Amino acid sequence: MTKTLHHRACHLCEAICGLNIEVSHEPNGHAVIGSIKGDPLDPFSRGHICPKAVALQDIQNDPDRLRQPHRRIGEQWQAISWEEAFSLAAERLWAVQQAHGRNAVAVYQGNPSVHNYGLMTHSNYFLGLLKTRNRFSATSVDQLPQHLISHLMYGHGLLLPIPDIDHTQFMLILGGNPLASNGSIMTVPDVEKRLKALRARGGRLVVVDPRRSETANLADDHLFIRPGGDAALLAGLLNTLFEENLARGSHLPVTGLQQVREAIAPFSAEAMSVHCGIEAARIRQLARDFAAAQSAVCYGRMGVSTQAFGSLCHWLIQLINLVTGHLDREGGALCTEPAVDLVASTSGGHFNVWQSRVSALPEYGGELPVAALAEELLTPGDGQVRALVTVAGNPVLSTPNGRQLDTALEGLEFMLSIDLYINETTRHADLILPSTSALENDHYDSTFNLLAVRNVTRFNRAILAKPEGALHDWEIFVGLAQAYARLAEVELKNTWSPAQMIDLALRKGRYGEASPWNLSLQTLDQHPHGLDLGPLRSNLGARLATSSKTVEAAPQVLIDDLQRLAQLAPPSSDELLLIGRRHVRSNNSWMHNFQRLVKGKPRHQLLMHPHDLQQRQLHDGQRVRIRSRTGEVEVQVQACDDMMPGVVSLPHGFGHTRQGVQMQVAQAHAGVSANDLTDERLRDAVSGNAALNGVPVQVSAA
Ligand SMILES: Nc1nc2c(c(=O)[nH]1)N[C@H]1C(S)=C(S)[C@@H](COP(=O)(O)OP(=O)(O)OC[C@H]3O[C@@H](n4cnc5c(=O)[nH]c(N)nc54)[C@H](O)[C@@H]3O)O[C@H]1N2
Ligand SMILES: Nc1nc2c(c(=O)[nH]1)N[C@H]1C(S)=C(S)[C@@H](COP(=O)(O)OP(=O)(O)OC[C@H]3O[C@@H](n4cnc5c(=O)[nH]c(N)nc54)[C@H](O)[C@@H]3O)O[C@H]1N2
Ligand code: SF4
Ligand SMILES: [Mo]
Repeated sequence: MTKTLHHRACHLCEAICGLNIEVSHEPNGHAVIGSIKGDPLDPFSRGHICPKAVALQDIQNDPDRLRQPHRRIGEQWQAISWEEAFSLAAERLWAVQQAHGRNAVAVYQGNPSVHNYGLMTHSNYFLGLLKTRNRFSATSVDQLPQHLISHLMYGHGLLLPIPDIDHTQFMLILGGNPLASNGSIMTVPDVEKRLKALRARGGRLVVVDPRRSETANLADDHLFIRPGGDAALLAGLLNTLFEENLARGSHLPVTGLQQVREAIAPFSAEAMSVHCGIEAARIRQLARDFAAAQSAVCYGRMGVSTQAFGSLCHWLIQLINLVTGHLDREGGALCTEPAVDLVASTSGGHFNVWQSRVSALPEYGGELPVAALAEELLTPGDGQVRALVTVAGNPVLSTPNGRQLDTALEGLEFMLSIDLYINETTRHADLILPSTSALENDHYDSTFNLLAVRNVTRFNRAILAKPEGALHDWEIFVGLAQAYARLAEVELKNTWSPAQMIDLALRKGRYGEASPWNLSLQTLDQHPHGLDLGPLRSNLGARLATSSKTVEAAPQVLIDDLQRLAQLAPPSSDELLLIGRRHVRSNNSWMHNFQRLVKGKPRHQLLMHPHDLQQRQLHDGQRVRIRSRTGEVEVQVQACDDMMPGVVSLPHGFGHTRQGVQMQVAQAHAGVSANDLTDERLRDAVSGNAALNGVPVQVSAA
């Protein structure tokens, strides 16, 4: 038996940690994964690893993972050839479109679509041919407001300022828990070490969260906030900055600031206090401290994106960084300069050019908010969706009112899923096309290098050979595109492999042939631990892509949305608000099938403050019923002092008991789905992003 050591970036979450993976080669040629450890020579992750990476071997070996195309016949699944599968998919989708129009086929792309580079480079090769306006993705249960705000203020949805965590002296985090999530829209392997370093150099960390999260536990200050109250807090902060003359202006060209100043004038800390549950004096002091810091950055994530004021929150966050002079400054928020730059190679985006059929929700960048997916399936009439393609997604567990979607999927004429498992969503498919696993793929991270707290780059070859008869995601898209193009009689452009595309992008990019770095795949092959290209730098001024070439501080839709905040009724005191949470051993809905990640105590209970339990005569450990407008679930409750009174927390991605799911370990650790309680009608009014946090619920004994 021989052993080989491979260096490889993990792309299960956004942190892109370097791994050292040992592979044993048996005499019969069979390769077995040995150890998986953090790579101390990766200059970015410096040896960091989390338990999920070790489970890469479990994904590899999982008997439940599909390895060939499966067609459903009644309740049975039958393995078929790729040839048959591509023909079947193309024929059925084309037939639906012939009978009912292009938009009768909808598409949903899930989270791994931006983690797996073959999905990044080739999804549209096929999906673009469908020419449907019913495109949906996990973006609209996640970070849609952040893209929209960058599009409106900076002219490009991917010009996302990233916290300069390694150099800041003051970090204000709202609605993010990087200690569990490992960072998001802030690619930051080893975040705990970096946050501790921030404090060790005399910097300050403040966390605003309705739960005293793992990150809050590390902070100098933690402020409980009423779920959904962040826009009020942020408006109060911005108002204080203006009112107390703490704003210092920016080196960037800015238009609309006077309009912002006038619009924010009524939103004093005193007026906003009741909506966020934070005293006015604390809001004012926070504004003063933030403005006085040598460098500072305000950062908001999931908790502030997926709420009723998601866009307003992210606009106010950008404005706070801007007016204190911390936008595009070292130690503040900076845009990356990646080796493969999607900002340079894609358009700036468009917004509200068309709307969804039933509820008239706005498109962004060609996608509609997924909160509208079920109604597009269920509402009869011209343009009704009759077929669906899901790619690396599980919307039954991940989108609001998942039960409604679950039922709606039963009525489809045809459903195609490109996925590794028969899960809560794909069990409804007529055809599932599974790709190779992560370790059988080569990988370049064009997404998360764009969001990283340093400019970094790395390319890694596949560790395991592609099994005979298996196809990579990108090859599946090519096969589907060819079969569909034949029927639709459209000419298909030739395509390259993802590696060839990345090679060209590297060579033509800012560190390419014309630079001393001379990056190409060939040079990256010589640096298997990755390369550090330097710290983030000021660059936004030259990259602004708005028509005015300035930071547009006062987009009209956001100035208008302030009225919604002004008209907010004071909160009622006796309702409970539901929020989510993440755990480091979990990854959305699809990593519960690995014993090493789910073993030990269950992690999917409802967390509730002891006072709230007492008030309802409930006790720790009891089974409770949670009810919302859309549904009810029964789950165990756990008393938790870390919860803000009036707020309860349930993680999403569980609920694996549904009939027909074929994920044995997950089924044995089923839990319930938080999205059986969330409400597709609760949305950010500007973007249509789902408001998954701050859902009113009642809790009683089961
Ligand atoms: N209540 C609540 N809901 C939430 C959230 C929350 O915080 N609270 N979070 C939201 C967020 S941020 C997100 S991103 C979404 C995620 O929502 P989704 O993207 O819909 O769901 P995932 O659970 O990430 O499912 C990923 C799917 O991809 C498959 N897969 C994994 N790797 C590959 C691959 O390489 N190729 C292919 N073809 N398939 C693959 C898996 O089998 C799985 O079916 O959930 C959202 N929903
Ligand atoms: N271990 C693990 N890591 C992951 C994932 C995973 O499922 N598991 N998912 C990945 C994905 S797809 C994403 S998008 C990222 C997300 O990464 P993060 O944005 O860091 O997401 P969460 O860990 O859910 O943290 C959200 C925090 O917001 C708080 N919160 C809820 N409502 C509100 C509110 O109204 N206001 C405020 N201020 N806070 C609120 C919650 O209590 C929680 O602590 O994580 C990624 N990494
Ligand atoms: S934090 Fe864990 S899952 Fe995320 S990239 Fe690093 S090892 Fe992989
Ligand atoms: Mo996400």
